[in-house]
Amino acid sequence: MLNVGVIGTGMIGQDHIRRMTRVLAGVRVAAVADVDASLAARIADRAGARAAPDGEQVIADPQVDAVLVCSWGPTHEQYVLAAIAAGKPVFCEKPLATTQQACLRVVDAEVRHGARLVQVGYMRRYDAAYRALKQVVDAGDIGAPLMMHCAHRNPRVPAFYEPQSAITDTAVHEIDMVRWMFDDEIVAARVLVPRRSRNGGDLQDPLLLLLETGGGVLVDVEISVNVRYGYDIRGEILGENGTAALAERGLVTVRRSGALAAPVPVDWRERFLAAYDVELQEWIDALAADGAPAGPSAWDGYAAAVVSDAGVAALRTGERVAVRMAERPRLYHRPAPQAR
Ligand code: NAD
Ligand code: ISE
Repeated sequence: MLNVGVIGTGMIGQDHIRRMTRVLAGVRVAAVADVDASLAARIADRAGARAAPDGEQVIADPQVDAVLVCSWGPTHEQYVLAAIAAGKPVFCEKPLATTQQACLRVVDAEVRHGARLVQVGYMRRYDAAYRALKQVVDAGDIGAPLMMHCAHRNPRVPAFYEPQSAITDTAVHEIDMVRWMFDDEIVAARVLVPRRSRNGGDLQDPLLLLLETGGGVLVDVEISVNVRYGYDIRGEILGENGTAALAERGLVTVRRSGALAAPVPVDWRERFLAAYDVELQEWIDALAADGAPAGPSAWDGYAAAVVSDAGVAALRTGERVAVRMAERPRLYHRPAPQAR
């Protein structure tokens, strides 16, 4: 049984605590903390866990084998570094940290530790539809991929959402997904800006982010965060010999009164419900089997931050911005493909 300590008991913290207490196997929530102590106490009570006074004490707790960081982005670095210092596996919700320099400090600390402890919460890699899409690409069924068209639509965003959040908070999921889907690095970013949606007030919304991969795949990502009608995630890949796309979702379509209707998820919790379950179960199972995580690494968190910085610079300047990454440490080298 893996005893997990959770730091941050807001929206996603509560959702992960619910799945660890009611859905997943081989795990128990041992301790929780939040800067809002009364919230932490309520959530701890519901989960049968201890409410700790702060995140550091969750990490230090001898009853805690592994840590889940679900607090606000700017606090992630301090907790991930503390978990590495304590030698405990840590699952950190995205982003790994809010600057590429901070992500590199985490990478350096893990490299000094000498083994992987960190996994970052890029859950699209665990979504059944994205996994099926990747299988089609990897099998060569549509020939070499040439382009990918994506849309990331949120019904609305909170008041603290900033102009760059469209890239650093929202499209960062596509940035990670593209690196994984094509097993390649993103080498440049551009941003195009249409007229503003009146639903977004002063926010420049929507945006079109263009990403180029090293292998020459061009990816466009429409980011619209005030569409009101629901949470809508789309992706279609054009290959040399065909196309493959994420299928429409929902179990039922209704034809009635001259119209065809299908449900649209209300938010990310509903759309990626199963992906979060698989993501955390695989994390728990990997720790039980190997004592180390196998999902998105601190290096992936760093790479996503470098590409988002290029996207933010492209938004600011209107220019094509090249992505420049540090050298990948050996700890994060992938095993060479097996000869057939
Ligand atoms: P939230 O505001 O609902 O919850 C964050 C919680 O962290 C709050 O309760 C806050 O009081 C607490 N907190 C802040 N600073 C803290 C600190 N220093 N120590 C302990 N607790 C602290 O936000 P959320 O929507 O749950 O997002 C949390 C994180 O999860 C963010 O990094 C966000 O990007 C990420 N997230 C990921 C996904 C995904 O799809 N993977 C979805 C939503 C959020
Ligand atoms: C949120 O933090 C997420 O990660 C969601 O998956 C994303 O759709 C949303 O735009 C972010 O704010």
